[in-house]
Amino acid sequence: MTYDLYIGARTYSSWSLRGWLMIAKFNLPAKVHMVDLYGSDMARDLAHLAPARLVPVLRTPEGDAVQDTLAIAETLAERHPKAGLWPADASARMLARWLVAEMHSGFGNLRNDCPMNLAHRWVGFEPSVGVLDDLKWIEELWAAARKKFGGDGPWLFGEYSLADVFYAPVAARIACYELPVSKAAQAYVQAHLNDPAFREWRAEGAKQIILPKPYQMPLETAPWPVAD
Ligand SMILES: N[C@@H](CCC(=O)N[C@@H](CS)C(=O)NCC(=O)O)C(=O)O
Repeated sequence: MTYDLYIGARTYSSWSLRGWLMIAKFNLPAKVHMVDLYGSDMARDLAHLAPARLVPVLRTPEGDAVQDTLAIAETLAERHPKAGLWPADASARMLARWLVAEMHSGFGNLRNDCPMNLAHRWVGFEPSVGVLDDLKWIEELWAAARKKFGGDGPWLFGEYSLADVFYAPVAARIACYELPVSKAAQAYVQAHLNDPAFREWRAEGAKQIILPKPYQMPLETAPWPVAD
């Protein structure tokens, strides 16, 4: 029983990272297929999964395709109830769903101004008021989860869950753009950067050369904070 997961460029595709973490962090079997996100072949690569148009897309072992990270997350959680994608506790699960939904539909300033880029850090990025506002709320949501359910573990709900999957690219943005966050939030960011699955994803991405480089900024670069 193996899934097929269709993803875009690992260095830049934040939704693909989420789709892959849902599989990798919960030990679900999947064959990964690269889609030509920045070339002209994306439509061709996804044609057999119509009406899917964006990545990630998951194809079940039965051959059904589902697109959109939220739909993929719920599909996997339903099909693998013992894998622990959502927290076991009902009230933790409710908050986790809120955090995931909020990420899926919001934080537009952060997403627009700070596209995910796992290649390096940008030095001297000046966050807009909108980005700072998004960060403030994200920190409040993280703190609420950690305070009530985080325990001693590094993750939002103690054990790694879908909530961490959805905020992994936010952690990457905070690291890449050196965004100002509290010590507690910085520790959570660091947990993602050190996570073996996240590091594997980033290392695989570094092997793929994409030209011209997407999402360039008129800023100096510095090395990624965690060594390869
Ligand atoms: N709501 C979708 C967003 C997916 C998405 O925007 N994927 C981007 C890559 S990160 C994409 O496929 N972009 C190609 C395009 O817009 O043509 C999800 O949750 O999966």
